[in-house]
Amino acid sequence: MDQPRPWTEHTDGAPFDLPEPGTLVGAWAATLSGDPDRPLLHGPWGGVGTRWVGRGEFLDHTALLAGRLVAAGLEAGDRVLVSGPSSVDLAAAHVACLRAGLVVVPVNGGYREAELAHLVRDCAPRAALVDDDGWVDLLAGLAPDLLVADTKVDLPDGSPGDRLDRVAPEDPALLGYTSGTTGRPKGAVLTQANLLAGAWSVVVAWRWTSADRLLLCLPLFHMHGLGVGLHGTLLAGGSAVLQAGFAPDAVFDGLADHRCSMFFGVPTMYHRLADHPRVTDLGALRLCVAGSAPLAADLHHRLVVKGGVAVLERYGMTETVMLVSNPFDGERRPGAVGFPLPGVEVHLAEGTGEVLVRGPNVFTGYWERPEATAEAFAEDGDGSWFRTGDLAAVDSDGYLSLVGRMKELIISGGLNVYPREVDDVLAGHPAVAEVAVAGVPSSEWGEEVVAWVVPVDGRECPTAADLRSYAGDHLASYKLPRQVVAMDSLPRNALGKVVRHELRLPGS
Ligand code: MLC
Ligand code: AMP
Repeated sequence: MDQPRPWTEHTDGAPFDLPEPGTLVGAWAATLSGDPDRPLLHGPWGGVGTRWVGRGEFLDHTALLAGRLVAAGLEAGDRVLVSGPSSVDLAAAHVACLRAGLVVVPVNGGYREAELAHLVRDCAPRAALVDDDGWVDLLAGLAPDLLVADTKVDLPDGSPGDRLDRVAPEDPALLGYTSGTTGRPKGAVLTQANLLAGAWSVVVAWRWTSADRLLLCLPLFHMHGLGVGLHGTLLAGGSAVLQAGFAPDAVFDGLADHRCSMFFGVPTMYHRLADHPRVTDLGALRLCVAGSAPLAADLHHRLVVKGGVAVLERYGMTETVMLVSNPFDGERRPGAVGFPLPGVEVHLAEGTGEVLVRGPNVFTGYWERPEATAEAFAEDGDGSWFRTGDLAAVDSDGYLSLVGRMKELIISGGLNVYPREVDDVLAGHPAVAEVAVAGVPSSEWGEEVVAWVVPVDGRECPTAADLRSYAGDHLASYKLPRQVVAMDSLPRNALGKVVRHELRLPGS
């Protein structure tokens, strides 16, 4: 797209210079090898409390863990499930896997057995490093041969030998599970080079330096917290305070106690911070970033007026890490996501306005899903572009705004909910004859999951509490409906398919 770009580097959109040797782990080793005592990550560590871990200690420790994983027989390319509340141990387990050439599969610790079973079946992991309560037994039941440990990786020591940091740029590094535009969750395969390009583009665009300190309370199982927050910190050589979960008081205490310079969050977090008496503390930071869901223009304004902070909104995706960002210098325009990041090419499809992208950040395909991979890319005579399923428009100043989605997706509090997955579970409730879920606008969550239900003849329509309690064993709680609307029939098209956008709350 012929958009002006506000970045200092490569305003013509030409590929920018990624650090050599082109792998994320190689770039980290280069950045973090100097100044070993410099604080790197703060958080729960080693099961013995919360403290700062320095660069040298982190590099030594992750090399030790990589050695244990290699000694346990894990081979380059093996998948490893990694899950737990944020801690330095979790970050170290993740980094150790990457340094040993293993493929990390980050998992939401809120998943129920059926959701976890799908991942285990789909990517056939060799090992799991998990801190979540009850997961050791759960995983033993699902995959008896799986090597399971917690994120302290308490396994016999060994040498990583020549495996340490020896991966190639094109080697797979991460499987990010997402439903893409359709269907059941698929693993988006991101290489070392993809992850490096994704983190590097924001380090450049946001002028992220080793002087920065990030307060990171986003979970480390999605791109926002992991691919941007953690990977960016290690790449810039800055530091981060890790908090497990989001609590506004803890955020403000952490910002002040550790003299942080940056905060990243989803709009639901900013919605809660905007009403906090200490909101002006955000205005003292060098940078506040929002993403993963639309930041409402009125919330943006409220944060300017009450907090003195112009939050920078950006747009990303599991398959592509980060794509588009408002400028660091220059106007951060409410309701817009900005300009393609360094190295990223963006193009709007003729007719639909779907966002198509390519660049070194774009994933290689879905794990063992050649058809889904083929469908996800469009040829336009000028090469192959990844189809995001998002619809956008560009204004006269070149700012991109997201205006809709082609994919069936609800984004609640920055977490993606795939309506069909929820439909399938709710349909099993004995009082439900037909059901379809969709998102309705919510000032707190962005979108809220609502179920439209046709009850079985002669039965009362189940309440939201009934459905939540029924489905709670099968689905993580953020996917459960918060409201139910009783219907005589569901709106369907000529092919009998439910037309979700015609589902409305009574009176709206
Ligand atoms: C928690 N709940 C949610 C929810 N999160 N319900 C709907 N949507 C959500 N996102 C449930 C809880 O399980 C609980 O249910 C009830 O809501 C109240 O919980 P809470 O204490 O208020 O929620 P909290 O724990 O504070 O979590 C809210 C949150 C969290 C916003 C902090 O959802 C969060 O961390 N979201 C960020 C997700 C993220 O990192 N997204 C990035 C995706 S990457 P019950 O039944 O137990 O009472 C991506 C690419 C990109 O999209 O561009 O970045
Ligand atoms: P995920 O699959 O979890 O990576 O979610 C990616 C999706 O989140 C994108 O395809 C967008 O639909 C949405 N998204 C990310 N950032 C933004 C944003 N700033 N505004 C609106 N939607 C966003």
